[in-house]
Amino acid sequence: DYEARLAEFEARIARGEKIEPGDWMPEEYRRQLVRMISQHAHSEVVGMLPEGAWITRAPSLKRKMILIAKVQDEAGHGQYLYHAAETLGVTREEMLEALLSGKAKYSSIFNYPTLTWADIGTIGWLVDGAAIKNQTMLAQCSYGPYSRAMVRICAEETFHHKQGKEMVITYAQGTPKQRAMAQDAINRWWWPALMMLGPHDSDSPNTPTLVKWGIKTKTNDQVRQEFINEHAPEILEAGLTLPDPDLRYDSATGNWVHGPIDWDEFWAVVNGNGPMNKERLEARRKAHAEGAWVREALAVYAARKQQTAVA
Ligand code: BYC
Repeated sequence: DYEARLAEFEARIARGEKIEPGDWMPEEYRRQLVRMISQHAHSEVVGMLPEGAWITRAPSLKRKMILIAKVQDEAGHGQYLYHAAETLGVTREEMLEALLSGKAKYSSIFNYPTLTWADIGTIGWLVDGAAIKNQTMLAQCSYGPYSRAMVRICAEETFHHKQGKEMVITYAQGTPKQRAMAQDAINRWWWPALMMLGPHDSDSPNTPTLVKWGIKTKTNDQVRQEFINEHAPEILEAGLTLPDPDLRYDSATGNWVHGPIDWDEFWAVVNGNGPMNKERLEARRKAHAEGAWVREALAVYAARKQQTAVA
């Protein structure tokens, strides 16, 4: 019966076993995973847009090659994650329909514009930096396919993070114009990077369920604190400043304490009213429409192959 199955399911998680496709799971566990993994997949795919816009404007061949490789990795991450979600019984078409119709969420961070080349380095340092903290936590997740996807994705994102950090530090030590460009990018991306890790625990309705079933192994505020503790001192060390007058190191706790986050801005972005929400969805819809002939050709080819096999 349900109670006994639930008890066994929870005991497996408590023993540190992974739940695999086809194993019994509560409907709410499945629903939460489909929600999170599909949002995560959409974030990777939409996340290609802000950086992709700069591929043709990279300042050197080396930087261009790095950026092309990074954006291609993001497409790959989207693919693994859609596959991981498919193991839970949802189809690719359903997930894409939810994204393109505006029903599905994707990370708030990708609704901000990339105004200068320094934004590309800053995305690597701050956005991939925040993503790695979140995903290292999710690599411990109780659902096998999601946790394994995170291991590979984190390895690739570590490279994304390093190239971004190297780029921003280079500009921070460069000409006055380069320094100003790097500082402006940090000023614009710092708060959205903190918001990206989700609302405070007190305003996070999903956290209790996710933590109970080992989907999340840390809360939003814990991950945010880890992110700040690593990045704040490094950015200051690079000779840059952070746009938070309240930011200070608390020696009693060993934490960097931040000032209030503008949650009105966060919810406006999550609810579709950020600076780039409309453009981002429009770009995805256009790409989907322009890819229609590929999907049709694949379907015709598959049908023809099946006919040949029958004959
Ligand atoms: N943006 O109860 P909460 C990358 C929503 S891409 C939008 O705390 P949860 C990269 C949340 O969905 C990596 N919505 O939620 C790619 C919920 O609404 P619903 C992206 C957000 O799930 C290219 C409501 O707010 N990473 O690295 O417990 C280039 C209440 O929140 C956001 C992932 O996707 C947000 N930021 O915790 C460079 C990680 N935050 O769904 C880099 C996977 C919250 O109930 N996701 N909401 O209607 C997660 O780990 C968790 O879902 C979150 C939120 C920590 C984000």
